[in-house]
Amino acid sequence: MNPDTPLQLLGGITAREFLRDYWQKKPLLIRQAIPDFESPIDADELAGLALEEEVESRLIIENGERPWELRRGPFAEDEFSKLPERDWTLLVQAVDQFVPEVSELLENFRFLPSWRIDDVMISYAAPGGSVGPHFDNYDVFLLQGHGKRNWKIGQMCNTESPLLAHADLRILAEFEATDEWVLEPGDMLYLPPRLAHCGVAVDDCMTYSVGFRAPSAAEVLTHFTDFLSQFLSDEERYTDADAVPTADPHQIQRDALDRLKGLLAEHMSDERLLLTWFGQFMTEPRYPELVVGPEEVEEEDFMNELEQGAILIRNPSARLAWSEVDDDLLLFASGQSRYLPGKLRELLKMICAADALHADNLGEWLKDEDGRGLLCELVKQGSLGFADE
Ligand SMILES: [Mn+2]
Repeated sequence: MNPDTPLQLLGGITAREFLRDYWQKKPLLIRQAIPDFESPIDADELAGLALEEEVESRLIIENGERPWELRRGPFAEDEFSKLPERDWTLLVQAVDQFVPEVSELLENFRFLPSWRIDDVMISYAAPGGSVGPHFDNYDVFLLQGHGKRNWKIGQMCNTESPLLAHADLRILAEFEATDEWVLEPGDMLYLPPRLAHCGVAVDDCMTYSVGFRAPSAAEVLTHFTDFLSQFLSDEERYTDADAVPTADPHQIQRDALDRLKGLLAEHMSDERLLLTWFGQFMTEPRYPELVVGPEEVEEEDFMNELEQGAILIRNPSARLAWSEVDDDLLLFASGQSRYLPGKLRELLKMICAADALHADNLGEWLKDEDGRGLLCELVKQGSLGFADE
Protein backbone atom coordinates (compact mmCIF):
# COMPACT_ATOMS: atom_id res chain seq x y z
CA MET A 1 0.00 0.00 0.00
CA ASN A 2 1.44 3.35 -1.05
CA PRO A 3 1.43 5.64 2.01
CA ASP A 4 1.21 8.70 -0.25
CA THR A 5 -2.00 7.76 -2.04
CA PRO A 6 -4.96 9.88 -0.88
CA LEU A 7 -7.51 7.61 0.76
CA GLN A 8 -11.25 8.04 0.64
CA LEU A 9 -11.39 6.31 4.02
CA LEU A 10 -9.35 9.17 5.49
CA GLY A 11 -11.31 11.90 3.73
CA GLY A 12 -8.81 12.34 0.93
CA ILE A 13 -5.62 12.64 2.96
CA THR A 14 -2.83 10.10 2.72
CA ALA A 15 -1.90 7.51 5.32
CA ARG A 16 1.34 9.42 5.88
CA GLU A 17 -0.56 12.64 6.59
CA PHE A 18 -3.06 10.89 8.82
CA LEU A 19 -0.30 9.28 10.89
CA ARG A 20 1.62 12.54 11.12
CA ASP A 21 -1.27 14.85 12.03
CA TYR A 22 -4.03 12.78 13.66
CA TRP A 23 -3.06 9.28 14.81
CA GLN A 24 -2.82 9.27 18.62
CA LYS A 25 -3.05 13.06 18.55
CA LYS A 26 -6.39 14.53 17.55
CA PRO A 27 -9.83 13.55 16.29
CA LEU A 28 -10.80 13.47 12.62
CA LEU A 29 -14.31 13.46 11.22
CA ILE A 30 -14.59 11.88 7.78
CA ARG A 31 -17.85 12.26 5.89
CA GLN A 32 -18.54 9.28 3.64
CA ALA A 33 -15.35 7.46 4.56
CA ILE A 34 -17.06 4.44 3.00
CA PRO A 35 -19.55 5.92 0.51
CA ASP A 36 -23.05 4.42 0.66
CA PHE A 37 -21.95 2.02 3.35
CA GLU A 38 -24.49 -0.66 4.09
CA SER A 39 -24.06 -2.63 7.26
CA PRO A 40 -23.39 -6.28 6.39
CA ILE A 41 -25.39 -7.33 9.42
CA ASP A 42 -28.69 -6.01 10.74
CA ALA A 43 -29.99 -5.47 14.26
CA ASP A 44 -31.65 -8.89 14.47
CA GLU A 45 -28.46 -10.66 13.43
CA LEU A 46 -26.49 -8.66 15.98
CA ALA A 47 -29.00 -9.57 18.69
CA GLY A 48 -28.71 -13.19 17.52
CA LEU A 49 -24.94 -13.11 18.13
CA ALA A 50 -25.57 -11.80 21.66
CA LEU A 51 -27.45 -15.04 22.41
CA GLU A 52 -24.32 -17.11 21.75
CA GLU A 53 -22.21 -18.42 24.60
CA GLU A 54 -18.85 -17.65 22.94
CA VAL A 55 -19.77 -14.06 22.04
CA GLU A 56 -19.02 -11.23 24.46
CA SER A 57 -21.94 -8.81 24.71
CA ARG A 58 -23.38 -6.17 27.03
CA LEU A 59 -26.61 -4.24 27.36
CA ILE A 60 -26.57 -0.77 28.85
CA ILE A 61 -29.94 0.61 29.89
CA GLU A 62 -29.84 4.25 30.90
CA ASN A 63 -32.97 4.14 33.07
CA GLY A 64 -33.02 0.48 33.99
CA GLU A 65 -33.32 -1.09 37.43
CA ARG A 66 -30.76 1.52 38.38
CA PRO A 67 -29.12 4.34 36.39
CA TRP A 68 -26.90 2.99 33.61
CA GLU A 69 -27.82 -0.61 34.28
CA LEU A 70 -25.27 -3.01 32.82
CA ARG A 71 -26.23 -6.55 31.84
CA ARG A 72 -23.78 -9.04 30.43
CA GLY A 73 -24.56 -11.59 27.76
CA PRO A 74 -25.22 -14.17 26.59
CA PHE A 75 -28.84 -13.04 26.59
CA ALA A 76 -32.07 -14.96 26.33
CA GLU A 77 -34.18 -14.15 23.30
CA ASP A 78 -37.12 -12.74 25.30
CA GLU A 79 -34.84 -10.27 27.09
CA PHE A 80 -34.78 -8.05 24.00
CA SER A 81 -38.56 -7.91 23.70
CA LYS A 82 -38.82 -6.65 27.30
CA LEU A 83 -36.53 -3.67 26.73
CA PRO A 84 -37.92 -0.13 26.91
CA GLU A 85 -38.74 1.85 23.76
CA ARG A 86 -35.61 3.94 24.01
CA ASP A 87 -32.36 4.78 25.77
CA TRP A 88 -30.56 1.45 25.66
CA THR A 89 -27.57 0.06 23.80
CA LEU A 90 -26.47 -3.46 22.89
CA LEU A 91 -22.71 -3.86 22.44
CA VAL A 92 -21.25 -6.93 20.77
CA GLN A 93 -17.49 -7.42 20.86
CA ALA A 94 -15.26 -8.91 18.15
CA VAL A 95 -17.98 -9.31 15.53
CA ASP A 96 -15.18 -9.59 12.95
CA GLN A 97 -14.42 -13.05 14.38
CA PHE A 98 -17.93 -14.28 13.72
CA VAL A 99 -19.05 -12.49 10.56
CA PRO A 100 -16.62 -12.66 7.61
CA GLU A 101 -18.14 -9.57 5.93
CA VAL A 102 -17.33 -7.56 9.05
CA SER A 103 -13.80 -8.92 9.07
CA GLU A 104 -13.39 -7.79 5.45
CA LEU A 105 -14.01 -4.23 6.59
CA LEU A 106 -10.61 -4.35 8.26
CA GLU A 107 -8.99 -4.48 4.81
CA ASN A 108 -9.66 -0.72 4.73
CA PHE A 109 -7.30 -0.26 7.67
CA ARG A 110 -4.21 -1.88 6.18
CA PHE A 111 -2.38 1.45 6.43
CA LEU A 112 -1.96 0.57 10.11
CA PRO A 113 -0.16 -2.51 11.48
CA SER A 114 -2.68 -5.35 11.61
CA TRP A 115 -1.30 -6.51 14.98
CA ARG A 116 -2.36 -3.18 16.48
CA ILE A 117 -6.00 -3.86 15.60
CA ASP A 118 -7.98 -5.49 18.37
CA ASP A 119 -11.49 -6.06 17.13
CA VAL A 120 -14.61 -4.64 15.55
CA MET A 121 -17.28 -4.02 18.17
CA ILE A 122 -20.76 -3.28 16.91
CA SER A 123 -23.29 -1.41 18.97
CA TYR A 124 -26.98 -1.17 18.29
CA ALA A 125 -28.88 1.58 20.06
CA ALA A 126 -32.55 2.39 20.37
CA PRO A 127 -33.36 6.12 20.00
CA GLY A 128 -31.62 8.05 22.78
CA GLY A 129 -29.34 5.08 23.50
CA SER A 130 -25.90 5.94 24.82
CA VAL A 131 -23.22 4.46 27.06
CA GLY A 132 -22.62 7.86 28.65
CA PRO A 133 -19.69 10.26 28.28
CA HIS A 134 -16.46 8.33 28.73
CA PHE A 135 -12.94 7.93 27.46
CA ASP A 136 -11.02 4.90 26.23
CA ASN A 137 -7.32 4.19 26.51
CA TYR A 138 -7.20 3.09 22.90
CA ASP A 139 -7.56 4.65 19.48
CA VAL A 140 -10.88 3.98 17.84
CA PHE A 141 -12.52 4.51 14.46
CA LEU A 142 -16.30 4.90 14.81
CA LEU A 143 -17.99 4.03 11.56
CA GLN A 144 -21.69 4.68 11.34
CA GLY A 145 -23.34 1.54 9.99
CA HIS A 146 -27.02 2.31 10.09
CA GLY A 147 -29.24 5.19 11.25
CA LYS A 148 -27.87 8.35 12.79
CA ARG A 149 -25.81 8.97 15.88
CA ASN A 150 -24.95 12.27 17.48
CA TRP A 151 -21.35 12.39 18.63
CA LYS A 152 -19.92 14.95 21.01
CA ILE A 153 -16.25 15.08 21.83
CA GLY A 154 -14.74 16.82 24.83
CA GLN A 155 -11.66 17.15 26.96
CA MET A 156 -8.58 14.94 27.16
CA CYS A 157 -8.84 12.71 30.22
CA ASN A 158 -6.56 10.65 32.44
CA THR A 159 -6.84 8.39 35.48
CA GLU A 160 -7.51 11.46 37.63
CA SER A 161 -10.64 12.44 35.67
CA PRO A 162 -13.66 12.23 38.00
CA LEU A 163 -16.08 9.37 37.26
CA LEU A 164 -19.63 8.65 38.35
CA ALA A 165 -19.91 6.14 41.18
CA HIS A 166 -20.66 2.96 39.20
CA ALA A 167 -19.49 -0.55 39.86
CA ASP A 168 -18.78 -1.49 36.24
CA LEU A 169 -18.94 1.48 33.91
CA ARG A 170 -16.47 4.31 33.67
CA ILE A 171 -18.78 7.24 33.01
CA LEU A 172 -17.28 10.71 33.27
CA ALA A 173 -18.74 12.95 35.98
CA GLU A 174 -17.74 16.01 33.96
CA PHE A 175 -17.97 16.35 30.22
CA GLU A 176 -17.16 19.56 28.40
CA ALA A 177 -18.29 19.18 24.79
CA THR A 178 -16.04 20.98 22.33
CA ASP A 179 -17.51 19.64 19.05
CA GLU A 180 -20.64 17.89 17.92
CA TRP A 181 -21.64 16.06 14.75
CA VAL A 182 -24.42 13.81 13.52
CA LEU A 183 -22.99 10.80 11.71
CA GLU A 184 -24.87 9.02 8.95
CA PRO A 185 -24.11 5.63 7.38
CA GLY A 186 -20.60 5.66 5.92
CA ASP A 187 -19.43 8.61 8.03
CA MET A 188 -16.55 7.89 10.39
CA LEU A 189 -14.99 9.55 13.40
CA TYR A 190 -11.43 8.81 14.50
CA LEU A 191 -10.68 9.40 18.18
CA PRO A 192 -7.26 9.30 19.80
CA PRO A 193 -6.84 7.62 23.19
CA ARG A 194 -8.25 9.39 26.27
CA LEU A 195 -10.40 11.90 24.42
CA ALA A 196 -13.81 12.21 26.13
CA HIS A 197 -16.71 11.33 23.85
CA CYS A 198 -20.39 10.66 24.00
CA GLY A 199 -22.56 9.17 21.27
CA VAL A 200 -26.33 9.30 21.42
CA ALA A 201 -28.56 7.47 18.95
CA VAL A 202 -30.79 9.87 17.02
CA ASP A 203 -32.87 6.97 15.71
CA ASP A 204 -32.37 3.19 15.71
CA CYS A 205 -28.73 3.04 14.87
CA MET A 206 -25.73 0.81 14.52
CA THR A 207 -22.11 1.90 14.99
CA TYR A 208 -18.97 -0.05 14.19
CA SER A 209 -15.98 0.56 16.49
CA VAL A 210 -12.64 -0.51 15.12
CA GLY A 211 -10.56 -0.75 18.28
CA PHE A 212 -6.83 -1.06 18.74
CA ARG A 213 -4.63 -2.80 21.26
CA ALA A 214 -1.70 -1.19 23.00
CA PRO A 215 -0.22 -2.81 26.08
CA SER A 216 0.21 -0.58 29.11
CA ALA A 217 3.73 0.01 30.36
CA ALA A 218 2.82 -2.11 33.39
CA GLU A 219 1.74 -4.97 31.12
CA VAL A 220 4.90 -4.72 29.03
CA LEU A 221 7.09 -4.88 32.11
CA THR A 222 5.26 -7.63 33.98
CA HIS A 223 4.67 -9.85 30.94
CA PHE A 224 8.12 -9.38 29.43
CA THR A 225 9.92 -10.02 32.69
CA ASP A 226 7.79 -13.12 33.29
CA PHE A 227 8.75 -14.32 29.82
CA LEU A 228 12.44 -13.51 30.37
CA SER A 229 12.58 -15.25 33.71
CA GLN A 230 11.93 -18.61 32.05
CA PHE A 231 15.38 -18.33 30.49
CA LEU A 232 17.24 -17.30 33.63
CA SER A 233 18.87 -19.75 35.99
CA ASP A 234 18.65 -19.52 39.74
CA GLU A 235 22.44 -19.20 39.91
CA GLU A 236 22.41 -15.92 38.12
CA ARG A 237 22.24 -13.37 40.92
CA TYR A 238 23.19 -9.97 42.11
CA THR A 239 27.00 -10.06 42.31
CA ASP A 240 29.47 -7.69 43.88
CA ALA A 241 32.84 -9.33 43.39
CA ASP A 242 34.09 -5.81 42.75
CA ALA A 243 33.01 -4.53 46.20
CA VAL A 244 35.23 -2.18 48.19
CA PRO A 245 34.97 -1.33 51.93
CA THR A 246 32.17 1.11 52.73
CA ALA A 247 32.17 3.87 55.34
CA ASP A 248 28.74 2.91 56.70
CA PRO A 249 27.63 -0.75 56.43
CA HIS A 250 23.94 0.24 56.70
CA GLN A 251 23.93 2.41 53.61
CA ILE A 252 22.99 1.09 50.17
CA GLN A 253 25.61 2.72 48.04
CA ARG A 254 25.45 4.01 44.52
CA ASP A 255 27.63 1.13 43.25
CA ALA A 256 24.93 -1.39 44.30
CA LEU A 257 22.39 0.48 42.19
CA ASP A 258 24.79 0.50 39.24
CA ARG A 259 25.27 -3.28 39.50
CA LEU A 260 21.50 -3.75 39.51
CA LYS A 261 21.06 -1.48 36.53
CA GLY A 262 23.72 -3.50 34.74
CA LEU A 263 21.89 -6.75 35.49
CA LEU A 264 18.60 -5.32 34.22
CA ALA A 265 20.13 -3.72 31.14
CA GLU A 266 21.87 -6.93 30.14
CA HIS A 267 18.59 -8.84 29.95
CA MET A 268 16.24 -6.08 28.91
CA SER A 269 18.36 -5.30 25.85
CA ASP A 270 18.15 -8.83 24.42
CA GLU A 271 16.40 -7.91 21.18
CA ARG A 272 15.64 -11.47 20.13
CA LEU A 273 13.82 -12.20 23.33
CA LEU A 274 12.08 -8.84 23.34
CA LEU A 275 10.85 -9.35 19.78
CA THR A 276 9.79 -12.92 20.49
CA TRP A 277 7.84 -11.87 23.53
CA PHE A 278 6.24 -8.87 21.82
CA GLY A 279 5.14 -10.79 18.74
CA GLN A 280 3.66 -13.53 20.89
CA PHE A 281 1.94 -11.03 23.14
CA MET A 282 0.44 -8.96 20.32
CA THR A 283 -0.85 -12.02 18.48
CA GLU A 284 -2.47 -13.58 21.51
CA PRO A 285 -6.04 -14.28 20.46
CA ARG A 286 -8.78 -12.41 22.25
CA TYR A 287 -10.58 -15.73 22.68
CA PRO A 288 -7.88 -18.45 22.82
CA GLU A 289 -10.53 -21.15 23.19
CA LEU A 290 -11.58 -20.42 19.59
CA VAL A 291 -8.09 -21.20 18.25
CA VAL A 292 -7.89 -24.87 19.02
CA GLY A 293 -5.95 -27.14 16.76
CA PRO A 294 -7.78 -30.10 15.22
CA GLU A 295 -6.66 -33.67 15.66
CA GLU A 296 -3.25 -34.63 14.38
CA VAL A 297 -2.88 -33.75 10.69
CA GLU A 298 -0.72 -35.93 8.47
CA GLU A 299 1.24 -33.96 5.91
CA GLU A 300 0.26 -36.44 3.23
CA ASP A 301 -3.47 -36.00 3.86
CA PHE A 302 -2.96 -32.27 4.07
CA MET A 303 -1.26 -32.24 0.66
CA ASN A 304 -3.96 -34.42 -0.85
CA GLU A 305 -6.65 -32.02 0.29
CA LEU A 306 -4.86 -29.06 -1.26
CA GLU A 307 -4.25 -30.93 -4.50
CA GLN A 308 -7.95 -31.73 -4.69
CA GLY A 309 -8.74 -28.02 -4.59
CA ALA A 310 -9.31 -27.42 -0.88
CA ILE A 311 -8.90 -23.84 0.33
CA LEU A 312 -7.01 -22.84 3.45
CA ILE A 313 -8.28 -19.84 5.36
CA ARG A 314 -7.17 -18.11 8.52
CA ASN A 315 -9.13 -19.04 11.61
CA PRO A 316 -11.09 -15.79 12.19
CA SER A 317 -9.95 -15.83 15.83
CA ALA A 318 -6.27 -16.32 14.97
CA ARG A 319 -3.80 -13.47 14.80
CA LEU A 320 -0.71 -13.58 12.58
CA ALA A 321 2.36 -11.38 12.22
CA TRP A 322 5.94 -11.79 11.13
CA SER A 323 9.27 -10.14 11.73
CA GLU A 324 12.97 -10.64 11.15
CA VAL A 325 16.04 -10.59 13.30
CA ASP A 326 19.52 -10.95 11.83
CA ASP A 327 19.01 -13.47 9.01
CA ASP A 328 16.13 -15.29 10.64
CA LEU A 329 12.45 -14.84 10.11
CA LEU A 330 9.95 -15.09 12.88
CA LEU A 331 6.34 -16.03 12.46
CA PHE A 332 3.94 -15.21 15.24
CA ALA A 333 0.69 -17.10 15.20
CA SER A 334 -1.88 -16.76 17.93
CA GLY A 335 0.56 -16.22 20.76
CA GLN A 336 3.21 -18.67 19.54
CA SER A 337 6.38 -18.01 17.62
CA ARG A 338 8.69 -19.96 15.36
CA TYR A 339 12.00 -19.20 13.69
CA LEU A 340 12.08 -19.89 9.98
CA PRO A 341 14.76 -19.83 7.28
CA GLY A 342 15.05 -16.62 5.26
CA LYS A 343 13.97 -18.35 2.03
CA LEU A 344 10.39 -18.55 3.35
CA ARG A 345 9.98 -14.76 3.47
CA GLU A 346 7.48 -14.48 0.61
CA LEU A 347 5.44 -17.43 1.88
CA LEU A 348 5.30 -15.87 5.32
CA LYS A 349 4.01 -12.58 3.89
CA MET A 350 1.44 -14.49 1.90
CA ILE A 351 0.24 -16.49 4.90
CA CYS A 352 -0.21 -13.28 6.89
CA ALA A 353 -1.93 -11.33 4.10
CA ALA A 354 -3.91 -13.76 1.95
CA ASP A 355 -7.51 -14.42 2.79
CA ALA A 356 -7.31 -17.78 1.02
CA LEU A 357 -4.46 -20.17 0.25
CA HIS A 358 -4.80 -22.93 -2.29
CA ALA A 359 -2.75 -25.03 -4.69
CA ASP A 360 -2.82 -22.24 -7.31
CA ASN A 361 -1.50 -19.35 -5.27
CA LEU A 362 0.80 -21.51 -3.16
CA GLY A 363 2.31 -22.97 -6.33
CA GLU A 364 6.01 -23.78 -5.86
CA TRP A 365 5.77 -23.43 -2.08
CA LEU A 366 4.06 -26.79 -1.89
CA LYS A 367 7.20 -28.35 -3.37
CA ASP A 368 9.31 -26.86 -0.58
CA GLU A 369 9.63 -29.15 2.41
CA ASP A 370 9.90 -26.30 4.92
CA GLY A 371 7.01 -24.47 3.27
CA ARG A 372 4.75 -27.51 3.42
CA GLY A 373 5.78 -28.21 6.99
CA LEU A 374 4.97 -24.67 8.04
CA LEU A 375 1.51 -24.70 6.48
CA CYS A 376 0.77 -28.07 8.02
CA GLU A 377 1.93 -26.86 11.45
CA LEU A 378 -0.37 -23.85 11.26
CA VAL A 379 -3.29 -26.15 10.52
CA LYS A 380 -2.35 -28.35 13.47
CA GLN A 381 -2.11 -25.29 15.69
CA GLY A 382 -5.55 -24.10 14.56
CA SER A 383 -4.47 -20.76 13.05
CA LEU A 384 -5.26 -22.01 9.53
CA GLY A 385 -8.01 -24.38 8.54
CA PHE A 386 -9.70 -25.78 5.47
CA ALA A 387 -12.76 -23.83 4.43
CA ASP A 388 -15.99 -25.80 4.45
CA GLU A 389 -17.40 -26.13 0.98
MN1 LIG B 1 -15.74 4.77 23.48
